[in-house]
Amino acid sequence: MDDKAVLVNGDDAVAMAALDTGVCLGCGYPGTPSTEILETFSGLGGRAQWAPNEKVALEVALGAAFGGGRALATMKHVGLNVAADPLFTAAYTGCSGALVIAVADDPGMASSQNEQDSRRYAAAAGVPMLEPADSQQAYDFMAEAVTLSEKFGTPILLRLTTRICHSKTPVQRRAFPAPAATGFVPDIPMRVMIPAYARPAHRRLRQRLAEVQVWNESGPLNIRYGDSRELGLIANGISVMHAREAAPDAAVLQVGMTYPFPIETLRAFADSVRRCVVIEEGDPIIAEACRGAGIAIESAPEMYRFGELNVGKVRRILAGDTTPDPARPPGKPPQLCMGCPHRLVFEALRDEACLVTGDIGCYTLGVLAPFEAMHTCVCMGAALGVGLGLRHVLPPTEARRVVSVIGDSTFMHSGITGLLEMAYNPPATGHVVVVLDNGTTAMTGLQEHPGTGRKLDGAPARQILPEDLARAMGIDRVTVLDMDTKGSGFRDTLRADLDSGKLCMIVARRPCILSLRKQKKIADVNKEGDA
Ligand SMILES: Cc1ncc(C[n+]2csc(CCOP(=O)(O)OP(=O)(O)O)c2C)c(N)n1
Ligand code: SF4
Repeated sequence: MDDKAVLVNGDDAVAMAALDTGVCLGCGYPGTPSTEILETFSGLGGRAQWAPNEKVALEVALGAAFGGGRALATMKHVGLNVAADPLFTAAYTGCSGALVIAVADDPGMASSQNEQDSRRYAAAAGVPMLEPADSQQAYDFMAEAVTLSEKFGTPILLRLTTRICHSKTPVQRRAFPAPAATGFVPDIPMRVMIPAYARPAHRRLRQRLAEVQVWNESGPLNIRYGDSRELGLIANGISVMHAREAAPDAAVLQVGMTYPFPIETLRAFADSVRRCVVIEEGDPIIAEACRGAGIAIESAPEMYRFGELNVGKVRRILAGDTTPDPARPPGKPPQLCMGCPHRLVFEALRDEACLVTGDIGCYTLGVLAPFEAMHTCVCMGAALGVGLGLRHVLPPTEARRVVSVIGDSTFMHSGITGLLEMAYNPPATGHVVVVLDNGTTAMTGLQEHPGTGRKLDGAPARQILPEDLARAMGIDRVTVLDMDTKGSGFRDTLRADLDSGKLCMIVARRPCILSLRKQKKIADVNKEGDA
C-alpha cells in the first residue's frame, strides 16, 4: 500500500476503503452525487455492478452479506426510497458478513427532485448511520462501517452529501485484516421474516440498537475540536467544516454516528459550554433529539433548513440574522444538447399539443423552452402511472392526448411495472408510451443499464429491449424507430397511435451524442479482448 496521501473526493475515498477492507461486491444504481463510488471501485479492481434499481441493488448486497461476504450498496437519497422495503426488514434480519449502504443526499438539489434528509431513514428503519465530514473520514468511516456491521450483525448506513462526495481532500489509506472466509449458515428464525420470527427479530433489533448506542457514547466517531467553555457547536457531516471555519474559537462536537445518538455525550458537551448551538444542514434532527432529551441547545431558524449550509450562513445563524438570503445571480437555464435525439420527440409532442406525463433524465429538459412539452414529473417511473391515471379520469377527447415519456434507463429502473399496469388496467382510450432510448443513462454521466448490452465496466451483457418486454406483455402496437435527423416518421406514428385507442409503445432509438465516444472506446477494448 502506498503510504503517501492522495487527493480524492469522498466518493473515491469510499471506494478505496471498500477495496482495502475486502468488500467483495458493490451494487448500486447511478444517481448524482453517489455514482462515482462504484465506478471508482470498479476502476480500482473491485467487483462492481449496476442493478436495474436501488431495491434490487440492496437485495443483492444483502444476499452477499447473508453469505458472509462484505458488501456495499450505493445510491442517491431518492434511491433509498426505492430500496426502503428491503432496508426496513434487513434491519430485522441483520447480516453475517458486512452490509454498508452508502447513500448520498443532495441538499440544495443540485441535481435532484427533492432534498429529503436520509437521516430520517436511519431512525425509521433502525439502521445505524455514520456521517463523515471530509474524504479522509469518508475512507475511515467506510472502514469503520464494515467493522461495525460485522460486530453488531447489522446493516450500516453511510450518509454522504454532495459537498462530501464531490470535494477533494487528502486521504491516507491503510491496510486492514483480510475478511473471514464466506459461507451461508442457514438460520431460519433469523433470516425468514414470517410474523412468528419477525416479532422476536424486532425485539432483537431494539436490543442491538441499545448496544450500538452504548458503543457510540464512548466510540471514536464523536470528535471534540477545541476546548472553549464559552461557545459550543454540535454538528454533523459537512456542517462540521463550516462550523469550525465560521467560529474558529468555538468548541465543536462532531457527531459521527447520527443514529443511534450519543445522547449522554451530547448532554455532557452542552453542559461544558455556556452557549450551545446545533449546526446541521437539512432537517433539525440533532436539535430535535437534544430537545427530546432535555438538553439545552439553540438551533437554526426554519429559513436555514432549505438548501446547503455554508460558512456565511453559519455565521449568520450564530449572529441570529434572519434577514432573507441574498438573491442568487440568474444563471443560464440548462438545455438539451444541440443534436440531442430527444429534441425531435419533444418538438412533435409540442406540435401535436400532447399532454405529456414525463419522467427523470436529460429529457426532463423537454419541460423548458423551446419545447414546453412536459406537464408532470414526479419520480423515476412515474410517467406511466401518472399518465394512466390521467387517462382514466379525463374526458375521452382530452384523455386521447395523454402520452407517457420515459428514458431507457428509467424504463428499466421502474417503468416496467408501469407497463404491466398499462397492460393489466388499460384505460378506455388506450394509451401511448414513448421510450426515449439513447442507449445510456445520460443524465448521471453515461452509465450502462440492462438495455445497453454492456455491464458497468463495458463488458458485454445480455441485452433486454423495451420492445421485447412490451410485445411479451401483449401491448397492441409496438413501433421501433431508428431516429434519424428528420425523426424517422415519429410524428406520423404518434398521430396514428393517439387515434388508435389502443395500447401503444414507440421506442425512439438513437444514441446520445455524448455517449458515442465512450461507446467507441468500449467497442475497441472489447475487440482487443476478443483478439
Ligand atoms: C430513485 C432515483 N434513482 C436515481 C436517480 C438519478 N437519475 C436521474 S434520471 C436517471 C436516469 C436517466 O437515464 P435515462 O432514463 O436513460 O434518460 P437520459 O438521461 O439518458 O435521457 C437517474 C439515474 C433518481 N433521480 N431517482
Ligand atoms: S447528454 Fe445526451 S441525452 Fe443528454 S441532452 Fe446531451 S445528447 Fe441529449
